[in-house]
Amino acid sequence: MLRKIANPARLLTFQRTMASTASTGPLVRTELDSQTGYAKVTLNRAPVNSLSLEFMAEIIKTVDELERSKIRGMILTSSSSKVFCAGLDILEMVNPSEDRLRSVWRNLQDTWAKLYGTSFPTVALINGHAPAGGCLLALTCEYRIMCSNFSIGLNETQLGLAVPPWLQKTMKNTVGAREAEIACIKGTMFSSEEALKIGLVDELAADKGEAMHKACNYLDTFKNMSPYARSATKLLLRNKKIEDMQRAREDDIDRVVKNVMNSDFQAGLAAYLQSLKDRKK
Ligand code: CO8
Repeated sequence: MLRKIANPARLLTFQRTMASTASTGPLVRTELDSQTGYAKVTLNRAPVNSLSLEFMAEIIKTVDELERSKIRGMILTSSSSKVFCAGLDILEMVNPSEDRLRSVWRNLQDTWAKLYGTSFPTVALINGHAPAGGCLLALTCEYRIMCSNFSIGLNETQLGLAVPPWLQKTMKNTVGAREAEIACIKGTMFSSEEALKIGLVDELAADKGEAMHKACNYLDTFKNMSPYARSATKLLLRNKKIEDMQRAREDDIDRVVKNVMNSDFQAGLAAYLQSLKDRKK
């Protein structure tokens, strides 16, 4: 019998007073199980959780709030049954103003840094496709559980975008240098089963319920451990990478601006958007 994350009676739900999508409520939903201290954070920007400037700001605020609440663990998931997160909102890259693009990329860097450097344990419950920035969100977590029959990967080069060094490193740390090099250059999207094989995800689950059970099992492994020793070790492992990103962030932003404002990139992006629409027909 699978254990649910929480008995509804002991669930505290933060309904943040944030911008919301027209039909589906808050952009980020947080439910805290007061008994375990685990928070379920649900990405809720219909239809595909694409990362707009405002959405990333909400994710960052949510993590700040959870740090203050001294939670014992976080499970990051999606309200969609098909898409964990479709990556950066492509519309943010269509003929953007330079100022906005700089802010978008800065927020993407901050979102990565915030999630990568949490003091509490984190699990990505990948219950849908996770291309590009969706894979980035999953990679920031300590542990990844993916439902079957979806895809995940850093497909940026397929769109004409270079994968930034800090994200390449996160991929390398997860799957090893050789797999990461090939995957980043090719922009490979892996099936759930392939992702398990190369270590991009840690476990597969038949459905979200089973994945939730496995996520809680991972968090339970820290139940009797000193939170201090755990988080200090994690941060000693990860802080240097965050500092490296921060030191080079302006160069990274300049490179992205040059990449995205280029007319060839814009033409390729228009074709990519069209291909997404054609795929639907
Ligand atoms: N941004 C904005 N809108 C999107 C995005 C997106 N990333 N992805 C999909 N949509 C839109 C679609 O155009 C569609 O719109 P409409 O209904 O108006 O036609 C709607 O969302 C639903 O999409 P689908 O019908 O395609 O939904 P499916 O469930 O069939 O498929 C997928 C979902 C698999 C997610 C599919 O939509 C897809 O492949 N999308 C493209 C994903 C992608 O390539 N993202 C890359 C973004 S770039 C990025 O993240 C770079 C930053 C990452 C880190 C740094 C590295 C450089």
